[in-house]
Amino acid sequence: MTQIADAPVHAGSLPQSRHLATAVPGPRSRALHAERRAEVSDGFGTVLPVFVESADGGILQDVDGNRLIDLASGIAVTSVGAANARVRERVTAQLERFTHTCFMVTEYDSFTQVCRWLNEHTPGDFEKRTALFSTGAEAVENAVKIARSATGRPHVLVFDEAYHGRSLLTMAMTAKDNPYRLNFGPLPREVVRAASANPLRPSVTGAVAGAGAAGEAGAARDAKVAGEEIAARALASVEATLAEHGAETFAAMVIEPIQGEGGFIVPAPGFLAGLRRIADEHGIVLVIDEIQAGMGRTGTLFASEHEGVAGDITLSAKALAGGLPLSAVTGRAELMNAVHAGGLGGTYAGNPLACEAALAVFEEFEDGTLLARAREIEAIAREVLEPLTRQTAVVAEVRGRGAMLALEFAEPGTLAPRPDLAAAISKACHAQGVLTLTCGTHGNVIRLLPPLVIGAELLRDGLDVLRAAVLEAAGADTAR
Ligand code: PLZ
Repeated sequence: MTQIADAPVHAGSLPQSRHLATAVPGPRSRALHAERRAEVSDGFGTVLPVFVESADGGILQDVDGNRLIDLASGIAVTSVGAANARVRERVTAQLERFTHTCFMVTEYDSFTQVCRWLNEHTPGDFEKRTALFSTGAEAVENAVKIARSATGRPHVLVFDEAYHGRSLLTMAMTAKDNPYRLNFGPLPREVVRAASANPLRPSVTGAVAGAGAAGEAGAARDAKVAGEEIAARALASVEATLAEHGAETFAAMVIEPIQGEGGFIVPAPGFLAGLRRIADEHGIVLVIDEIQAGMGRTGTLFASEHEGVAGDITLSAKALAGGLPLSAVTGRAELMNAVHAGGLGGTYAGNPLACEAALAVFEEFEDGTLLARAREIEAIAREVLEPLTRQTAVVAEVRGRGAMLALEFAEPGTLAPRPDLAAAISKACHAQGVLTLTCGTHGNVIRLLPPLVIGAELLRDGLDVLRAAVLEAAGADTAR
């Protein structure tokens, strides 16, 4: 039986219950949003135009007094909670000492200690070094710089459904055009895309149609065989893509261990290990982008651990510093040190407040409780959501690992994506005070990223709202 305490790990003063004081968004949020529209670039979208006043555990409290259940964690960032006591204490103490020196000008030890922890804890039994930056996109770009510097090669291999950022290089590495790349070109030609191994939609890789879909009723073995075949075909296609451009021209291949923005796609078993083999064969640096899936989200510190694969370089950001901007590139010492002195850096890279926050996050992960919670969140969510694949025709799959879970909506049989359903269901959840996010190359996936400190009762309340919204939308859909 799944047991997680009802209270968050560090309950503050914010009641851990859903509460609707007004419609969502309420009048104050609506007024603030109107003001925002007059001041902020329209280029910034908003999932839910609600203005937050405070947040803690699994709750976001808005300016109208509504308490929303947070199934987003600010896109996988506030895993330890948005008002974590250890983070607050360390950051406050640092704030009283100094806010900034620029690590390239004068040093502070917390930077080294963050690097030391990452060197010890990222997968890979080899000597490592780490470099710190501020955003995920910066970590990705620096990994490419390091790989180019170490190999002297130009090309970067990325995959279908990938997301690596919005900066000029990383948006080219990201697969989805709208909104990330639209009108922002030209894109650098050195970024080359290969097939990924999406078990639900192997058509992307040109493999066995329909395999792996909601495998049940004794189909487990078939699904396993089909999964291996999907991986094998995707890997063959990766080899062909490399050969087309000359495998010896690739500095790096960059892959998410679970594709995040692309739809919470857990790659077919063997795909990551296959990429590891291919990278070794051709002297290509394997960069594992753990920015969304890492730092405990999937029930292990790094998601690549589930596959027993270690990147030559592993990227961390998001949950690394409990909400403060910090990202990291951790890799083989000989790669990380191949860069000329002064070649890496940035004014705010590894800011001292963010480093202290990361050290607090590491302390939170020390006793294994949060990793266990991620696994318990998965058990509870699967218990509530998996029956939907039988009760409705449009839930194609419940998938993910740990507290990184998703529902994909599609037409039965054809698997034609249903982004309309994902959007309508998400909207219904928002109106009920449950913050869900969508994702997916086709926008037809609802993803769940609760803070790891969410209480069990609160989580169940949020999941029940989601379940009811799915059943209602599916029912209305059948009655069409
Ligand atoms: N790599 C795997 O998930 C960020 C993007 C939200 P930054 N994902 C959320 C949005 O719409 O901008 C992400 C990621 C993976 C890289 C990044 C980029 O991290 O900190 O947003 O730059």
